[in-house]
Amino acid sequence: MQLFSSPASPFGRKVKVAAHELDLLGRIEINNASLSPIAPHEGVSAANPLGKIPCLITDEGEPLFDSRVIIEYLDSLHGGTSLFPAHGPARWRALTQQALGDGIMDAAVANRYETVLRPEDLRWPEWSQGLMLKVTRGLARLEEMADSLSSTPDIGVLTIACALGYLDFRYADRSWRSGHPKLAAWFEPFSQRPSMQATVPHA
Ligand SMILES: N[C@@H](CCC(=O)N[C@@H](CS)C(=O)NCC(=O)O)C(=O)O
Repeated sequence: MQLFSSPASPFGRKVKVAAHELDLLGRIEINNASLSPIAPHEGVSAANPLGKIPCLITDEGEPLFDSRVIIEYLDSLHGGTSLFPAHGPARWRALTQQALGDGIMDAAVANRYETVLRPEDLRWPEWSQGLMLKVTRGLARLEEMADSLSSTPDIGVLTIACALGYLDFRYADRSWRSGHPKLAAWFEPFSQRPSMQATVPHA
């Protein structure tokens, strides 16, 4: 399998962490693609018309996107413990946690484009503030639920961990740990997992 990703992408990291936890990383060749909405990557756009990473090409040559679909696919290849609780409240909790982590990453990535890519004279501070308010509210909700966050990886907590890792990478100046002590205490050991250590984002 081939994975279009980049070392900076939090969604790409999510897939890599999942693949690592499922013991499938060795079956995936990583193809680092540098791209943005204004600088698409030809190979990625050919596989994913949305021009986004991560995109997985299966051994059968089928392109799969986005991170949610790719991880469900990888999970289906794995015979052992699933990253997706099978049913009941645990399943809906994990999927909602995934949605919250994805949403924080969406807002943080969009704001990065807004503040780094967009020409300075075209920037709109209120738009940027609106995006970061989603991150602020997301962190507040995570702090409220921190006591119930699992210390073993499932689709929910691994997504949240990637979102927090992205804030460390791109928004270190915002010091998300201050004001979120329980979340920080949960993240500390989780971030030491080999899957997280092997995928620390970089430019
Ligand atoms: N919902 C997607 C989001 C993927 C995404 O936003 N990827 C960013 C990089 S982190 C991207 O490819 N941006 C390029 C673009 O938007 O054109 C997923 O879960 O995979």
